[in-house]
Amino acid sequence: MFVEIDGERRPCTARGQGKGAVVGDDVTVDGEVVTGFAARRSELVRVDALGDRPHVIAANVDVMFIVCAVEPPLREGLIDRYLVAAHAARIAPVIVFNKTDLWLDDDPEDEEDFRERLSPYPPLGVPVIYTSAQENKGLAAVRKALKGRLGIFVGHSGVGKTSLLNALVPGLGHKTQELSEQSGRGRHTTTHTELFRVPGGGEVIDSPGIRAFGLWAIPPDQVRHHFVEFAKFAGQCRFMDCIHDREPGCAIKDAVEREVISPFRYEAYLRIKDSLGDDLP
Ligand SMILES: Nc1nc2c(ncn2[C@@H]2O[C@H](COP(=O)(O)OP(=O)(O)OP(=O)(O)O)[C@@H](O)[C@H]2O)c(=O)[nH]1
Ligand SMILES: [Mg+2]
Ligand SMILES: [Zn+2]
Repeated sequence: MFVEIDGERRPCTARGQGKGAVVGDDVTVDGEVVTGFAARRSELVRVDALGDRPHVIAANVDVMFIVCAVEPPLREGLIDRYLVAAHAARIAPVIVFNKTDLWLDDDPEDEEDFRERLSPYPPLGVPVIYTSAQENKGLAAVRKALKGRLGIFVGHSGVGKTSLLNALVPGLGHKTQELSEQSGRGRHTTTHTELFRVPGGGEVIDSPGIRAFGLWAIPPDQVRHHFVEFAKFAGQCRFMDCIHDREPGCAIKDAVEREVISPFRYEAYLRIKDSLGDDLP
């Protein structure tokens, strides 16, 4: 791993406790050996590839930029999962919708479509920033959200996380995905997770794109606590332990019917809750 020591990035090995250090950690070093890390203020965790262990993606993250784009296709389901993970980890979420330069040439209805699909999020306290890494648009808002904080870019492969990073850190010139579909190159251009300082304040972690985000250590009956729009109906269901699924007299379902709660978000809630019911994520 690389560690910044006295302002310099140095290759280090890890020993003992230090082996558990991840990107974002404040580590203790002995020469060029990482021997431990400080208590974390947050931990972004998901299940590992086998589905039976926690994988800490990053430590001490303050703000999670959930990056999506005109293409690859927008999938709100992934956003909703990230929002659960962010809430559970007390990380502030921000949605970044990238490649807006593409919708200008295309069908003019595109823009309205995407804005409509992302409209449930700002009322939940999740800002949506529209960007074009290619045309340097919307970056001031990203910089502002990042100021004095540690951020992370997450999302599907190919949405432009590394391109946004390159736009924020001039001169970095990190490798991004080839445009050509026929090139046959691997889908995942970024293969490791790394932290960068952003001129003007703040730090950001670039992470490899993922297909799905498996939640860790959130039992099905706890998912409801991570849908923030449910909170104001607390105690209004007929049953105190209502999980807002098939119970009669459910205040949440009533709110969904009145469209006070977004039906899309409610469907996402059911999907996430049910997916966690099995042993596998
Ligand atoms: N038109 C357009 N293309 C973009 C924009 N941002 C990124 N791209 C292109 O989208 C492709 C993927 O960009 P990357 O930055 O590599 O995507 P990534 O999210 O880092 O992908 P992984 O590292 O695989 O997770 C590249 O061909 C970029 O040039 C944008 O704002 N507009
Ligand atoms: Mg990348
Ligand atoms: Zn209920």
